Amino acid sequence: MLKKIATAACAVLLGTLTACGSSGGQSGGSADDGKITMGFAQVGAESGWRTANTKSIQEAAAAAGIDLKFSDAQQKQENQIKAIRSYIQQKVDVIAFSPVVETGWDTVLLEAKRANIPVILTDRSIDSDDTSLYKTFLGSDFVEEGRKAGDWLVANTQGETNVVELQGTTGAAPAIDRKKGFEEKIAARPDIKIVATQTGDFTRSGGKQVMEAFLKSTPDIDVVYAHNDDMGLGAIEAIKAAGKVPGQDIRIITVDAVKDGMQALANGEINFIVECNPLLGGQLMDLAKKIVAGEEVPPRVVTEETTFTSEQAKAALPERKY
Ligand code: GZL
Repeated sequence: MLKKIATAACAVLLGTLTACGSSGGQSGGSADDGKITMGFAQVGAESGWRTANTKSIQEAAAAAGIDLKFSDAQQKQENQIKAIRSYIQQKVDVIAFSPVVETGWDTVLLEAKRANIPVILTDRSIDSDDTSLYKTFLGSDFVEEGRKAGDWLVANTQGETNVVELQGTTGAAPAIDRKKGFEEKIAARPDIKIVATQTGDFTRSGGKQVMEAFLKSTPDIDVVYAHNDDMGLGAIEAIKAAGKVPGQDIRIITVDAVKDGMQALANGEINFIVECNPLLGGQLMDLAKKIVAGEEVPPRVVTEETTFTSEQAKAALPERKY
């Protein structure tokens, strides 16, 4: 009798091991039901754009039947690196993240590569010579966004124009590239000058604090160029506190086109917004499924986006998703 029980127990144990081993063929931790597991390391929750981006990713994962492990790095690179390492240890099928800054990723991405876990860059890219460290980049062309902002100012200002610039997070791709594109366009007009520039870290409070300092230190400010709506909204608070009229005494150009920014644009407190689309979730999940299935994907997938004047914002607001 004991022999029969022992034999049965071995059979059960062998079956269990075999079942566990059956998903071993994949790089990651796919459950036996074949469900893909994605580890996503998000930048943080610093802006309305980020909130919309997170919502899009979480909703798209649920809709795609992808098991999402999600972390918020509170805008700290070391937290994103820790999250990526934890996903590697958990043997997820695919890792996706929005690098808070452009540099310092090669070591951890090499660890993911050695663990045979594909990586997708979303929203922000990295500055690395080794493009084998990630499968694709899904996001905006930030230089083009800066160009659109610069083009609008060149077409909508005459004579001496003093610009103060609220930069995004130091070292972040959108901050570097939005500055680059804007400066490329205003170079055609020597009478348009950036007279002060400083990071507001993409936050409303950061934009307000820096604008307060600019208003004290920099005479004759004509235009604010803010790398995102949230810093522009902070600048509006500072401009009003200084007894000036935002959108009139000091005109404001921002990037993102989140609802609060679009409302300020419709109200005439912001003058022009360049859209940066945060709704990347659906495309991300499609790319993840293709990559896990071993299919080829393009090395770069640039999102569609536009620009808004005040009148266009009034028309778009009722249907605005974020
Ligand atoms: C841009 C994104 C930026 C947004 C900011 O794709 O990385 O980060 O423009 C956000 O609002 O904080």
